[in-house]
Amino acid sequence: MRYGKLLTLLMVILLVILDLRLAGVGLVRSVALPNDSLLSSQWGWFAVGADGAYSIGPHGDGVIVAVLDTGVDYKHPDFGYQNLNSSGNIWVNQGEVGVDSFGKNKSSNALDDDSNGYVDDVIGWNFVKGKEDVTDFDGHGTFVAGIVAARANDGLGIAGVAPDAKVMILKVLSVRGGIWYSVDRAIRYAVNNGAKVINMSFGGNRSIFTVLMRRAIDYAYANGVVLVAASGNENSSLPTFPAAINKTIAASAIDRNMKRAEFSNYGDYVDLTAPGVDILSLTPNGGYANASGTSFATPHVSGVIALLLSNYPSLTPIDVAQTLFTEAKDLGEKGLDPFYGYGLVDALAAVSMEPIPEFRDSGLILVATLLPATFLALRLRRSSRLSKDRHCGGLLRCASPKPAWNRSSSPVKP
Ligand SMILES: [Ca+2]
Ligand SMILES: [Ca+2]
Ligand SMILES: [Ca+2]
Ligand SMILES: [Ca+2]
Repeated sequence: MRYGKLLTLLMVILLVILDLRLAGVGLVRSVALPNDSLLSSQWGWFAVGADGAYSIGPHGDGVIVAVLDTGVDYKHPDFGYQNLNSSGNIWVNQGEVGVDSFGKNKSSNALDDDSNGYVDDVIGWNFVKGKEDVTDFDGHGTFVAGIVAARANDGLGIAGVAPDAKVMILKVLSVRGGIWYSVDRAIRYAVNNGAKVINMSFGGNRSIFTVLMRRAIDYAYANGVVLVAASGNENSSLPTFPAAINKTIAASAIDRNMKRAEFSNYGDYVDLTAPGVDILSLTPNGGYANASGTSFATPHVSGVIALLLSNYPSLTPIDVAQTLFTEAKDLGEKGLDPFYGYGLVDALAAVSMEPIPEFRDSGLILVATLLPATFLALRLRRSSRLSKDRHCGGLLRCASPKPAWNRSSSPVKP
């Protein structure tokens, strides 16, 4: 009898311990953060609610984000790339890997094995030079890509907003900038090869190029690909393109006090805002640094979209936009405003809320005319903060000669 009571008591104690342990596990899980060594310095990651989104998941699985930029250092350890078969968060064109009928590697056989119009385009394409090499000589693109999809919970460096998304590397800018023709081709490549989000951290002023850009953007939009672009860094109300095109989601930048960055452009075309001052991300050759610009606000938005599409792959661009707009955290004056748009983009909402598929196209009027060749020479300008420091004047704007972090910020070691 006493033995039986003792046994019961022991079982109760055991159950209480087990229950506490389970509760403890639950508690830990509800605040679980990835173990990346520089995470605590990523104020922007926390500001968009990526911590909450991370603990709930998904993490961008199955979503390809095309980064149209200066290329990407795909071998940066924080992307987890080992080789073409184990490529971490770098997108690989499966039609250009493996062995061809002559026993040669498809990735380097000088053949367009998947007949997509590009030879050996195994991890993307360089539209500046018309070749497969997407080396980032500048650092801007690597920085942008890291904000979207640096690997999380690898004990290393930073966590991306969508740390399981894949980056498609489409180089459209050299260190001196680029031309709209490259952007047009790159948008079409992204759509035709499976990207669901296109990040464009660059821009130019209102000019006739918009005809070309509208056609490329229409193509992406019609095929269900979401476009995101930077508002630009001139503290100006003049619209920046492609951000100001209706079918593109335009991002302005805020600082860690939730105030508009002093350089951030504004206007009716701004849809959302995101962190863009003192942002920590990746630099080529395995480095990390802080930098500022609407360029770096934009990939926060792209990352959140990747999270949303990971949950709801069939959402149209208009559904995505309306969901993000509705769930954004309002800043500044009440409601939609020219500085913050609908407010700060919210990753937690993107993974935990039902999408809102009720917003419909308001009937954008498109101008479809032939593109005069002279438009093709119009320069693009990277939308990093320091681009405003150099005075080029006139219609053709120049790119900043050095990446922002080389001048204005101190590199950080992991
Ligand atoms: Ca190909
Ligand atoms: Ca090939
Ligand atoms: Ca990491
Ligand atoms: Ca507002």
